Order: sequence, then C-alpha cells, then structure tokens
Amino acid sequence: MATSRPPHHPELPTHLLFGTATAAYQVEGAAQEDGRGPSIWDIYCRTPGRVARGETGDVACDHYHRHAEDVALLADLGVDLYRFSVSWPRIQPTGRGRPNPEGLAFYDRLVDGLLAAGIDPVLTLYHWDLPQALEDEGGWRVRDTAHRFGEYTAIVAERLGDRVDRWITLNEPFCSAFVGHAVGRHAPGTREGRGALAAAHHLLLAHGTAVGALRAADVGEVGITLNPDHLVPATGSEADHAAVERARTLHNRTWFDPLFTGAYPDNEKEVWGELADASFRVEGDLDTIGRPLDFLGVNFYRPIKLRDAPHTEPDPARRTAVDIGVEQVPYEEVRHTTMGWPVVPESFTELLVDLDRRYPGLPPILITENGSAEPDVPDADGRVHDTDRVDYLRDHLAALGRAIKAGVDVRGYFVWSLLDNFEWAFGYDRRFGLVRVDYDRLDRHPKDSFHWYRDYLTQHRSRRSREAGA
Ligand code: IFM
Repeated sequence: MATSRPPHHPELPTHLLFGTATAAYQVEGAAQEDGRGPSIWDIYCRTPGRVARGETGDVACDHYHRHAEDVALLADLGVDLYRFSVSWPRIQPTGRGRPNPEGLAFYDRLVDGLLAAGIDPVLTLYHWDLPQALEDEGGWRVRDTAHRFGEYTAIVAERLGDRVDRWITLNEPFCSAFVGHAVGRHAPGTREGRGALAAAHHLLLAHGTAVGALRAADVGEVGITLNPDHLVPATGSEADHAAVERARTLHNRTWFDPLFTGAYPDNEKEVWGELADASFRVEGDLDTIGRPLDFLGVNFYRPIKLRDAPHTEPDPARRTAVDIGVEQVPYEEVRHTTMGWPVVPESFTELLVDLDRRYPGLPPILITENGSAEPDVPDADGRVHDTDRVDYLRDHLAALGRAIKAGVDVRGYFVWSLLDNFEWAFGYDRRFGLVRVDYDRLDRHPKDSFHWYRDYLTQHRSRRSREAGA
C-alpha cells in the first residue's frame, strides 16, 4: 500500500516554540583563548586514532569570534529559541575555584545578542566537555565531580539567571556515561564496567545537585535532555524481547526511572550481573536526583533494532557496562543518513507515545534535537540542495504532530543543528547544519533546508498571530 506524504509544511499547534541547537565544543573553537582550560575532548582529540583524520575542536566553526554573525543567521531564520551550551572549562579552567571573567563575558555577549534579536536563549550546562583536571581526579566515576558541577552551575546561574529563562543541566548523560566509559568512542574513551555505572550515577547526582543550585538562584524553567531510544526487537521471539528489555534499561530506564519514578530499574541485576552492586549509591541520592523538573528535553534521530546475542566477553568480571548480550540488526529497505542511521519517522511518534504511557508524571517535553547528516554536495554556485534533509525534517515534524494528537505534551522543537560542526569522533565530515560551514574560510552558506525551515516558521508564526487575534 502506498503511504501518503505529509504536507510540505505539517501544521503543528501554534503554542509550539521552534529553534535550533548547537554545543560549545562542536562550534566555538578558541580552545586555547581567554583562559579556557583543557577539557576531556581536547585531550581525547589529541590521542592518535580516536577522532577521524585527527580533527579537533580547536577552531571548529569559530563561533567564539563569529557569534554575532550566527545570531544574525538565527534572526533571519526566525526562530523563537536558540539552544547552546556553556563550556565548563571556559568558566572554571580546572573545574573548581574562582570563575574566569573572560569566559563569563563571552556568554554575556552571546545571551545579550540573542535577546536583542528577539531570540530566547536555552542554556545547556554540560554537553560533554568536562574539565580535564577533574577527569585526572576520577571524573564522573567519583562523587566529588557532582559537587563540583553544582558549584559551576551556581556560578553560571548567578551571572546569566536574570536573562536566561530555560536551563538544561545535562545533555544525553547516556553518551557521557556509556559511550565515554564503556564503548570508548567518546572522551574519556575507556571501556569499563563498574566505572561506567558509577559515572551514570554521578551524572544523575550532578543533575539533581544542579537543579538545587538553579532553584536556589531562582532562574526560570529547569530540565534535563535525554536521548531515549526507540528499541525494536528483530523478531517476535521471547529472547529478542528480553534483549530489548535489557537494552531499555541501559539506554532509557537508567535515566528515566530515578528521575521520574524515584527508583532504580528493577532488572539491573539481570542486565549487569555483579557489576550492579552499586556501592557508589548513597541513601538520599534518589531524593536529590528526583527533584521536580519543569520540562524534559528529548533528542531523537533514529530507532534501533536489536536481537539477543551471546556476550562478547565470557568472563562477567571483565565485561563492559554495554556488553548486555544484545546485538544491533540493520534496518532494511529504508534510507540511511551519512551517520548510517535509518530514517523511520513513525518511530518518533511511537517513542514519544510509549514514554508518555510508561511515565505518567513526565513534565512537558521539548524536542531539544532532531535532524540529519547528509552528503550536502554543493552545486557549481556553492548552493546545497539538501532535499533529503528537508524530507527528514518535514516527516519528523509530521510524526511529532501525530504524537501531540495522541496526547503527548510537547512544547518545543529544535533542529540539530544551526551549523555544520564537529561531530565528535567522526570529525567534520558528518554535516548536520541548516547552514553549510566552509571549514577553510569559515564562512557560512544557508542550505535549502534553512530556507525551508524559515518558510515553515513564517507560516507557523502567522497562524499563531491569526489565532491570537481571533
Ligand atoms: O552532534 C550530536 C550532539 O552533540 C548530541 N546529540 C546527537 C548529535 C548528532 O550525533
């Protein structure tokens, strides 16, 4: 049966706010300027073999110097919101002690520029760039890092709390804990069992500690950004279903259960065996972690299909936290982006509806990232006709509309990303931007998707004003 295409501009409820997102290490550059200290990503990038072609965030998009130009692009695009992250080692070069005035001054300039352009800033406190000095003391494996994060949060809140209305504590702690400490594909790049689980716990504790600091500073709305996965069993077999449940704990429940139900997942022993001893958890931690939130950020890109598979490491004592006896199975017959990710928009609806049903007390949702990496070959005039990205965005917005119709409370949506940028271990050749960045000249070129999103936002805003006037 032929599936009908969603309209070119799917109409979403007019209360929805729209934006784009970036993160400090991926766009700022100026890595050694104005007192910024090294982060774990600076060190990871310099370790041979870790990042494609040995690329680093040293220069990135040079947003640190070109932020005014980037704010002008956002104003031209017509977004309501812009999500960016603050670089912890720009504020506290060693992760502790007195703040670096030049670091704070940079975010003052950025926030003031956004507000002057009529754009509301949405600030993420941690998008993976831990000060290396804290990593040298144990990083997220140790409890003290959560307290350091609380102090850093208080500094940023004191400085920017009068102008920033939406605060996100952590971006995708799943990646920090497990991709960083168990898969080893992100900084700090280790393959651990218990260390990764301790990192997961201390990230949650850092989040709760930061919520406390943000409430004390009386800032606006506070939330966290998670990247829950839509997990699909490869077959109807019991074994594949059980594999999906183990993966659900690794990917989703580790975060959602303590944050929104006040308990740790009840199947941890089955997932991690003796690694789940959890002696790093202290009584009272769940109360800190579960402090009420004003919104939940959800990042979504693609579903994951899984099957049951033997553990890769037979000795349980030597297993990493991600060796849970599951294997990813490729999606056949759907388009894949240059990340190798399958494009399955209906899984976006399914994920959101599923989360809504599993966690009845969830706060309102902001889709804090959604987008696609595409080949983006410029034509002879340097223009990028990224129709695949436009299709991706349109189809995911339509899928979001279906989730909202099914009762999910969504308040905002951000395209990842405003600019092509440093895509972590893949370096610069995975392009997610609405705006092409020429990495030799560092100039910016809006792609077709930029113009499409601008038209979309214009229509959305005019429907909004019509409704307000009606
Ligand atoms: O680029 C990343 C971002 O930093 C976190 N979410 C996923 C994006 C695409 O991989």
